[in-house]
Amino acid sequence: MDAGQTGLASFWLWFATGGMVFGTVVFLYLGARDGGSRWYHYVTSAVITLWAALNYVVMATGGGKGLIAGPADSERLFYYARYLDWAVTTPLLLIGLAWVALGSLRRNPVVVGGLVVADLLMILFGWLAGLNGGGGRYAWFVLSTLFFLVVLYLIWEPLRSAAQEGTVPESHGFRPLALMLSVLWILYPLLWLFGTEGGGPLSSTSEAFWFMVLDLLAKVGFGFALLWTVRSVSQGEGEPAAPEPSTRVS
Ligand code: RET
Repeated sequence: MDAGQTGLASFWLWFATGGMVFGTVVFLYLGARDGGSRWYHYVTSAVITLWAALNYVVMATGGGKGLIAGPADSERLFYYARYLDWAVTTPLLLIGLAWVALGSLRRNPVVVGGLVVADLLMILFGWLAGLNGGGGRYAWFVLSTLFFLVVLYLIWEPLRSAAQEGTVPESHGFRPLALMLSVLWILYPLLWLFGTEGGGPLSSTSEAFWFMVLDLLAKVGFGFALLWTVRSVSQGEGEPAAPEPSTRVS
């Protein structure tokens, strides 16, 4: 019934669920405490981890996966729930980053729309690659990677230059966040290639472990980094814009 999911794999899936629930609770708590006018960042981060937690519960309890027939009667596990997770969480992560760069998504709707569409196509083609048991899956993989490159281009060209204009104070924190996101995201296709879907050496249990590590860093870790960046802005709101020189502590 569990179609090959080991006890250790279930443990990692439960561990990831716990990490996502923890992130959700802390993000909401921090939002209530110092969200201010940037409350939407806290809510978005919490929605990301909550949606991931739901998908992880499904996988930990033995759902969200199927067997894909490979060459010569071979079979491999395929967790389609991951793609259900990513289809919602990756656009939201990009929107969070775009908010940091732009302040308002309406400032550059073409770039924001382009990011979301390219990202969804990346996930869609990745899903088709995962569903395919034959060699044709590498064609879907390449197509997905092309859209991933579009996502990276939009982050490092138009978004970065918008952030450099410095229209909103938090845009100064754009670079480290964009770097963290890019480095973590590049590891996903590599893990895919090394794991069961790419026909690599990793067992589905080790794959579950590494996806847990990446997902916790890319959602909870990135969420903390992003909220740390915007926190200074929302916390400063109650204070006078320009303190008198005599009251300034230097
Ligand atoms: C796949 C395989 C096909 C090629 C590419 C991929 C990229 C996936 C990425 C996923 C990011 C997920 C995140 C999840 C939540 O935190 C689909 C693995 C390019 C970049 C950040």
